[in-house]
Amino acid sequence: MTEFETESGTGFETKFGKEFGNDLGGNDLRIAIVASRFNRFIVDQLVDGAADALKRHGIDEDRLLLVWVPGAFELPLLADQLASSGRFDAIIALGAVVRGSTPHFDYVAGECARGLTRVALDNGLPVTFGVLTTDTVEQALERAGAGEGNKGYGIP
Ligand code: INI
Repeated sequence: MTEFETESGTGFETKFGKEFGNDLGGNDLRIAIVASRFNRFIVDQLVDGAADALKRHGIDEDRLLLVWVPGAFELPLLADQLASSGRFDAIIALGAVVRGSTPHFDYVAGECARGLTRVALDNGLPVTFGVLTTDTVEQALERAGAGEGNKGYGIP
């Protein structure tokens, strides 16, 4: 497999021709995690999952930044500031929105997802959606446990 470099990263000549996106090595990437304090006992576990994934992919700790915001609704604003700073190659957004008995959930979860999508497209930067949107705390905890089922870890 022949490796080649482009402005957007390393590619490989494979049986498919030019192939991109299959190189998970990340040692020189600069990553910002933006996490929300609401439901912090869950989000702390997502942060641990993300840290684990970054470590396994060889990302240098000196190139990581972790920033906290009050709730998931505030994630897009901070993500946008970090993305537009030009200091990062990707943003990981982490939060936990748990459905209550009012429509508040739909506004918080919906605007968070919409806002983070916009940040990614406007800045041309990957912004991961590590925000749990569940009916119950139990469902959220199931998705924030140890190992690869942890949504902060991302896709194994
Ligand atoms: N924020 C969350 O991150 N998760 C929730 O479950 C949640 N609920 O249920 O209300 C929540 N609300 C706070 C919201 O994100 C804002 O911080 C708040 O509305 C102030 O702007």
